[in-house]
Amino acid sequence: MATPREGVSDELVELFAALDLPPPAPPHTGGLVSEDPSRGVALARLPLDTIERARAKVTAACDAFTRLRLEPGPARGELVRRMGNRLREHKDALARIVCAEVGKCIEEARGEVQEMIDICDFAVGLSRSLGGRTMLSERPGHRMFEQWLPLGPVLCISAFNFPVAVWSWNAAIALVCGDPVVWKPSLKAPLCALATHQLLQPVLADAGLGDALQLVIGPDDPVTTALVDDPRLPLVSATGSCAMGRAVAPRVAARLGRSLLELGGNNAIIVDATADLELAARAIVFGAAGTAGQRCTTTRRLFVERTVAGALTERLVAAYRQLQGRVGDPRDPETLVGPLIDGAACARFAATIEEIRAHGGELLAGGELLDRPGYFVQPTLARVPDARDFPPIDTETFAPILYIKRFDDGAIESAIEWNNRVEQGLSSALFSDSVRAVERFWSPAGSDCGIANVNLGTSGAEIGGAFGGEKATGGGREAGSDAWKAYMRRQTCTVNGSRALPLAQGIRWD
Ligand code: UN1
Repeated sequence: MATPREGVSDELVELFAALDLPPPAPPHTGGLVSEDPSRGVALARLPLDTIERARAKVTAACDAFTRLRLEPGPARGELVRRMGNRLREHKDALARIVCAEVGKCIEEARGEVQEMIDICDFAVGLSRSLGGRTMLSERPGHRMFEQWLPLGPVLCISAFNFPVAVWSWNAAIALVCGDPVVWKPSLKAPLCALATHQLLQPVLADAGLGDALQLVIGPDDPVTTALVDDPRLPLVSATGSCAMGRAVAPRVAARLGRSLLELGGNNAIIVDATADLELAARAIVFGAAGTAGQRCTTTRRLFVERTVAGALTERLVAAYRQLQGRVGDPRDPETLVGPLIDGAACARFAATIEEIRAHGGELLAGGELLDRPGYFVQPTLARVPDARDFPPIDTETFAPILYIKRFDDGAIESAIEWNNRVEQGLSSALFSDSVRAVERFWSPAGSDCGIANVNLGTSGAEIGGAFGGEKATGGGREAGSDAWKAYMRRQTCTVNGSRALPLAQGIRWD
């Protein structure tokens, strides 16, 4: 791979200029190479933070915390409102950087920036509405209530596939809660992080709170590890693979810190005989092949009731045939499927295809790597043998591979059992017009996932709901609903307005 001569490609100079930003200054030697996965060429060479520099940034965030926590909530909301406005102004330019660095199709990249704008709006609303409960005290003349207070600087570890939106879920909520944010982005998406940081940090700097947003671009060992172990960061919010979560969570637990994990998913759609197959097919194709299968919410498994399996499979095969012609340059608005992130992802795709064949799976569409620069693969449909164990279906391969398996007529419970048999528990969906099937899917014996949709796909959640999942997905909830509670500390307060001192539980101790 050729590294641009001065360390920064012409395209990147142009992309940063569209954001009114100078291009990042490359290091004199070495550094991190950011690559365009759709062309297999370097976009830039970037300096890496040392462990000392990372610790100094945490110190600066701690200092900002002493001021941010005393700002009134609605004033913190005002800062986030300005961040949202800045994103509105620069939506297209930031989307183009996401498109260039992680290969996300431009339409989806715009959607990603829109998700940032949406969470800012949501957080602004929260800044005037979050609050605690009051409880009835058993002691005469006493009042009991709880209040929520800022927690401290939050470490946000983000993944390449949503290189900016997932940070914003954390940052917008953390800031209105009064917490600075130290961002450790994926080393596969450093430019997205740098551009976002440079775009939004001045909003806080104008208010004298510039240190409340910190960006640390550094290697896992020793920089990320040092941050994860740092007791000055009371919350570690980490998005990425289950393997990453298994490395991070025990370290945070060892220092009795709090972690909020949003890890892998092996998400399924169930289609029963009453379903609208046209609707289901559209949702399945977007869920399985959108973002080149690189969402944590990507649809990876499809369980179809036997009577409609033939008809649905036919529709999917036809759709996948058309889709093969829409794989390509993510900058082209006609493209629906961009590249995988790197060569290692292609190798995992190829290994999974081999495994599918070895276990008797039937490839109905796709299955090939594309012979062109960049990291392209074909969206793939694989039919799973009925009667046999099929190990590949239990594994999350971060690529556009969809497994189809039939369940016996009337046996929705076996489809739900299959939905639940994988180690992750992120997203799930049922297509059905039967109220009984829907109630079954949502019952305590139904889907065990954090997200359970009916008549829509597994991916593409709005920010208003709490986002996350159970089991090996990590149990965290981010973005909407009451996810803000993870970013604050709860204090239970009781005040005695009487002149007596009655004890709880009726204890007399005179
Ligand atoms: C992720 O892939 O980590 O629901 C997040 C979705 C997006 C977020 C995905 N709103 O697909």
